[in-house]
Amino acid sequence: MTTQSIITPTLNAPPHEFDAIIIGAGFSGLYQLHKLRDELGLNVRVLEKGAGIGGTWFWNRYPGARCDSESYYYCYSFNKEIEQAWSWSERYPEHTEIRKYLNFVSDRLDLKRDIQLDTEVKSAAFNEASTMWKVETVGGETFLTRFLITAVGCLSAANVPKFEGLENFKGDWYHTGNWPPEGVDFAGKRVGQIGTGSTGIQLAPVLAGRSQHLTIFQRTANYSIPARNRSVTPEEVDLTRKNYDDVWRRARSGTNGHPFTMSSLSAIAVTDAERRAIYQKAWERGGLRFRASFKDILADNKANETASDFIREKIAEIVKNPELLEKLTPRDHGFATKRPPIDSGYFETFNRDNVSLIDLKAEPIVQVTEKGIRTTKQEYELDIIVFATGFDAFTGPLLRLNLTGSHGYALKEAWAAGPRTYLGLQTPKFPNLFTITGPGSPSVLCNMPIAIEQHVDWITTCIRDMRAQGLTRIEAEPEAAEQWVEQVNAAANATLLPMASSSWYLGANVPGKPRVFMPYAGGFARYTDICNDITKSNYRGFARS
Ligand code: NA7
Repeated sequence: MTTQSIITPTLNAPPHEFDAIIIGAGFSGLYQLHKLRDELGLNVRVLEKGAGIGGTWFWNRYPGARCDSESYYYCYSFNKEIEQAWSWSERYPEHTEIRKYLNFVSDRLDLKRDIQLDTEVKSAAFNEASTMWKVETVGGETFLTRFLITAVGCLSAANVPKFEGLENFKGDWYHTGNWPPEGVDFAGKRVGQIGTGSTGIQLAPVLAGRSQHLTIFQRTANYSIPARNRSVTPEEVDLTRKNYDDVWRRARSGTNGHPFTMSSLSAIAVTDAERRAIYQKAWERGGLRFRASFKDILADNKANETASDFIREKIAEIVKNPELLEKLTPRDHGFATKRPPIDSGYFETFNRDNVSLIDLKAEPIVQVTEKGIRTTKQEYELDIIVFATGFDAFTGPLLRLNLTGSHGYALKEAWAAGPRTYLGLQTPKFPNLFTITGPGSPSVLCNMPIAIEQHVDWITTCIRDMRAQGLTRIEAEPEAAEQWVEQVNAAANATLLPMASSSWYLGANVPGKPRVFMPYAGGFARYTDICNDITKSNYRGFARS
């Protein structure tokens, strides 16, 4: 069994004072706590909204939830003992196993004594005179801290569309990103699932097997590659343990923080037969690596079309009903220009008798009624509605912290036209505030633990250097942030990524959100070099005092 935090809130006490407060106890918050506390000797507290650690994986417990990165590299690389002591059971880790892993790491490093659970941050404000942040919680506690570090993840603010009448629905409804820990019983129920992104594509085959009837409401048809999940053998575990140095070296030297390399071939420079053979092999191997089959899948429309065509053909081989096939065939965007899902029997699900597909482009949702969902064509009676409708990604988790920087300047104001950061790490006028995997960093375009470790290491070095030099304040310079935003835009525009009009990378999934491409698409290795250069230049672009 794992141990939980022993910290209990102390109301009506004088504010607690810390060197650093970290918001969030997922992969990033846990590692940041370890680095600041155990390496720099700082007095640190982690504030976590959930009743347990795990971050994204604490909340995303929907049936079928597992990571799309492979388990042997969806983990920390910073500690040899942990790396050698832990074994994953499946090719892709399920949410339960990821929580077990994070608890294992926390117990090994004795992290929980500095983590305060069930503590939601209500607001935080910077005080110019004291150079301290004041953090207030929903529960009424106050904390003072020199450094404030947000470790809230990119996908932690659930996006529940504002459908008229949801409050009148007599059945139960859930969002996948806020799943009840006790689970949901679908037996004998008529279930409606809205959304066919990575989450919906993982969820649908499981719901179809557990419910009486599943109705899937699809707005945009999606591509998906078979995951080909399976158990990991003890021999594979041994081999990976022996090769870990090489795994991490490859992961850090590539574009996406995965330990596989991008092919050096162009999809349009090979013969049709060669191309087909390469795609077929990648299809059989399964997983996100399909993207790396050719170097130009995300850079050239023609190359991209070859991948999109191949997957469309595969969907046609699987889906038996021609009408359903037509609805399920993605045509409005190229493969991987939106985050590409991987699946375990998604398209096969539509061959089942108890599954129907509603094309929301042909019949949009008008309202939720007492009995179910009404589209422009008819009412669908349901007992349970599951929203697999994604997240207010990148900025949502940060804006809801109600952060106020220098002289009362609110983050909402600073980011009114979209996020403006320097390296994704800092925002001008928000001194001593660091964001782990913030907008403007590679984040979700990467294998997340690798992206997180790079950010945490950079922040730790930065704070260590400040303390060594007797400095107490660091703030991104506005010109540096402007130039960085231009670099983020240029990196995105060198790819096909901004072309998918419904992509959450652009904020397009949330009505009213500014359309800005948010992650840095210039590659993980290149980004790391830029950050390291800035450290070496004595923090170019940051004002420190
Ligand atoms: P995504 O990828 O944002 O998918 C959300 C899905 O929900 C997608 O199919 C959306 O359609 C659909 N959606 C969103 N809002 C609506 C409304 N109002 N009506 C109908 N359908 C809607 O989120 P996921 O949770 O699947 O995945 C997020 C990431 O988590 C994933 O990429 C991995 O990195 C892990 P749309 O495509 O916008 O037309």
